[in-house]
Amino acid sequence: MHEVADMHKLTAIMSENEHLAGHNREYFDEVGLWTVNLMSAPGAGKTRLLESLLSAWPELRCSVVEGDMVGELDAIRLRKLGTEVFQISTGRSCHLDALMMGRLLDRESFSGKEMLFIENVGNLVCPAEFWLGEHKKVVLLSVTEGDDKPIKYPVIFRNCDAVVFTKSDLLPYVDFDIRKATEHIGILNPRAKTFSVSARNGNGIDQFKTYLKEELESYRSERGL
Ligand SMILES: Nc1nc2c(ncn2[C@@H]2O[C@H](COP(=O)(O)OP(=O)(O)O)[C@@H](O)[C@H]2O)c(=O)[nH]1
Ligand SMILES: [Mg+2]
Repeated sequence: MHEVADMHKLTAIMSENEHLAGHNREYFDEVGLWTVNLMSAPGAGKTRLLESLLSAWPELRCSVVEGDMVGELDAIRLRKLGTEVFQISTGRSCHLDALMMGRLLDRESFSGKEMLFIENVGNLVCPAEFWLGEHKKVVLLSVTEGDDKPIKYPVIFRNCDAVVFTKSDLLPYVDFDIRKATEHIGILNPRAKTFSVSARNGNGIDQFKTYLKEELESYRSERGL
């Protein structure tokens, strides 16, 4: 009985989130802000990838939303690059949700910006279930985590647009088979693009940047921007 009540509660929460995320999406499209949600387990390299990417892409007019349970450590790192960063502290919640994002959109302005990165809270499960209104979802999987993670956490890999294998400089030291991981992702989600990068030596950063650049350009040209 309790289980049925819990299921109803969960369904109501999810549909409320979808509704609010739809409003966020309307806002993003109104102001022409192409938005990418970065998700991964804690420590997979989201902030470090942003640091490398934004350093390699100085002409990009972007802001970043940092989602963390506590503190502003990542925001401080990115502000050092001169990037505008908005912090959302989620407290006990292991993911960002559309209400948190909507409240931020109500109070902040993104004028002059063409792109928004959202660094979600480090977690391979919950962020997958909560659309924030973003246009693309990118999942990072570091080579230190094991190539079986797409099988063990299928939801996040099934619902994303791209997967970035991070820390490729560590491949000689770990048993991570990129071919095997790519194959598993392909079975779950044939349309997902895959990239392999190292923020430490810069390998692959250009390819990932080119992917985002082309997607951004096609969003902007579709909207006549
Ligand atoms: N060797 C190596 N370490 C990395 C790389 N990217 C991130 N790291 C390290 O992994 C740790 C977690 O990175 P961080 O970007 O904070 O992960 P986040 O929690 O996903 O934002 C830090 O110590 C980074 O310096 C990489 O490409 N190569
Ligand atoms: Mg981080």
